[in-house]
Amino acid sequence: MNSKTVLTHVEEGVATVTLNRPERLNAFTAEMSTALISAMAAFSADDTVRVLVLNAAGRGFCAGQDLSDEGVAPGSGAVDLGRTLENYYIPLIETITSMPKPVICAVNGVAAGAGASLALACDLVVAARSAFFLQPFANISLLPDAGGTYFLPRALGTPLALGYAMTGERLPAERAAALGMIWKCVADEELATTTAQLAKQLARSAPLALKAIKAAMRSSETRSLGEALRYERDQQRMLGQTKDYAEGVRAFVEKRSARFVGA
Ligand code: T3D
Repeated sequence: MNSKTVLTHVEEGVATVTLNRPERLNAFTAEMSTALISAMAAFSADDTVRVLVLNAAGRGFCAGQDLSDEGVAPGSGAVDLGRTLENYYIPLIETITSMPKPVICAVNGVAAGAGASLALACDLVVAARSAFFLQPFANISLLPDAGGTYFLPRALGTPLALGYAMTGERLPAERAAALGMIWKCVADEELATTTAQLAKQLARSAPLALKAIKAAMRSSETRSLGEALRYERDQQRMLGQTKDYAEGVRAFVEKRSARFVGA
C-alpha cells in the first residue's frame, strides 16, 4: 500500500484511507482507483482492523472520474468507459459493500459523480455542512455509475433520484441528512472529531454483530418478511453462541463496558 494518491494510517483498530489528489479535487485516475481498491481490500482482510474511515485531502471529497485521464478522455485513444467501470468502479464499490466491517465516509467538500457514489457505498456518511453532492453525469452525456442508479433511488426515492440525476442540481449536505441520504451533517470544524469518535465507538463495538448487521441490511431488499425473519433467526442462533454474546451480557449484568474479541 504505497501510493501518493491514497494515504493510509492505522491506529487502535481504525484504518484511515485518505484520497490525496487535492489539486484535482481527488478525481479518480486509474492509479488512484487501483491504490484505493488495494488499500480497501487489504484492510478488509486484516482482522486487527475493525473499522475503516475514508476521507479526503484538500477542499473537496472527490470530483468523480478524472476526465483527463488516459482511456477516458475523448481523443486520448480508444475510449471504452465500460472497461473503466469493469476494472475499477465495480471492484471498488463491491469491496466496500461486501466488506465484513463498517466503512465510515467523511465528506469534507464536493462529492461529484463517481465520488458521490463512492460516499453512498459506505455504511455511515458524515458530511461537513459546506459539502454537497452532485450528479453531473448528464452534463457530459452519461448516466450515474459506480452504483449511482442503485444507491440514489434507495436513499432518496425515485422522484428525487431522477431530479438530481437529470438536473445536476447540488444537494447540500444538510438537506442530504434531512432526506436520510447520509448519517449526519456537522459543522465543518467538527467533521474530523465526529468521524474519529464514531470510528472509536464502532471499533469498541462487537465485530461479529456489526458484520452481521451490515450483511443483513445490505441484502434485505432481496428477502420477503418471512425470509427476513428466518434469516434473522439463523444469524441470531450463530451470534448467540459466540464469546462476545456471553461477554456482552456479563458486562451488562456487572455494569461495566464489554470487551469484545470478535469470536
Ligand atoms: O467509465 C468511466 O470512466 C466513466 C465514469 C464516470 C464517472 C464520473 O464520475 S463522471 C463525472 C465526472 N465528474 C465531473 O463531471 C465533475 C467535474 N467537475 C466539476 O464539475 C467541478 O470541478 C466541481 C463542481 C466538482 C467543483 O467545482 P469548483 O469550482 O469548486 O472547482 P474547479 O475549479 O472546477 O476544480 C478545481 C480543479 O480540479 C480544476 O483544475 P484547475 O483548473 O485548477 O487546473 C478542475 O479542472 C479540476 N477538476 C475538477 N473535477 C475534475 C477535475 N479535473 C479532472 N476531472 C474532474 N472530474
